[in-house]
Amino acid sequence: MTQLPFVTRIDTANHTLEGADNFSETRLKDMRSLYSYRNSNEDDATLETIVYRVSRKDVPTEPGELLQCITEILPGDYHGEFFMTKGHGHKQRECTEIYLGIAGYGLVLMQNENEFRFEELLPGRAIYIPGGWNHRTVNIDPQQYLLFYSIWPANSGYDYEAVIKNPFQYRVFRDTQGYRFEER
Ligand code: PAN
Ligand code: ZN
Repeated sequence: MTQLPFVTRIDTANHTLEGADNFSETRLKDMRSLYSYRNSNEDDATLETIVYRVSRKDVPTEPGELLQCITEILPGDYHGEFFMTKGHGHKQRECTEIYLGIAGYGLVLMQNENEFRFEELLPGRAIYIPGGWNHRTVNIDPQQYLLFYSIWPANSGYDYEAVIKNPFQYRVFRDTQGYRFEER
C-alpha cells in the first residue's frame, strides 16, 4: 500500500478530472479502421479531427488500487457513424468498471463473446460493466460533447485487440430519429 489519501474533482467547465496526471487525445487517424467507412484518400484535416480526450489520475497498478478518469467525446460523426471511443476489454478479464454520466447523451455498448447489450449514458446514470464485457462509448448528441467519469481496478490493463478480434455487433449512426443501430 503505497498510495496516500488524495482528492480529485470533476471539472465540468474544462471537461477534465482535476488532479489528473495523464492526458490523451484520440484523433480520427488513430482509429479510422474502427469505422465502417473506407476511403484511402481521406483529407488530412479530417484525419486530424479530435474525437475524444481522456484525463486520468494514475495510482500504482496494484491489486486494490483504483484508477479514475474523465472522458470527453466531442460531438460529430465520420460519414454518418457517431464519434465513439475505440473500445476495449480488460487484460484481467475479471475486472469490473463503473461509468457515471456527467453531461451530454451517449450510449455504452457492451459485448461479452456473442452477447450484446447497451445502456444510455445520461447525467447521474451509473453503468456497471461486469468483468469480461468489452465496452465502447458513443456520443449520440450531434450538438454537444459527452462527459463521463470512470472508475476501475488499477491492475485491469487495456485489451484493445479484444474489439478487433471480436468486433461489436452493432454500429451507431446518425439518423433523422436521432440514432440508429446497424448490424455488422
Ligand atoms: C475508460 C476508457 C476511456 C477511453 O476510461 O479507457 O473512456 O476509451 P478507450 O480506452 O476505449 O479508448 C475505460 O473503460 N477504462 O478502463
Ligand atoms: Zn475499461
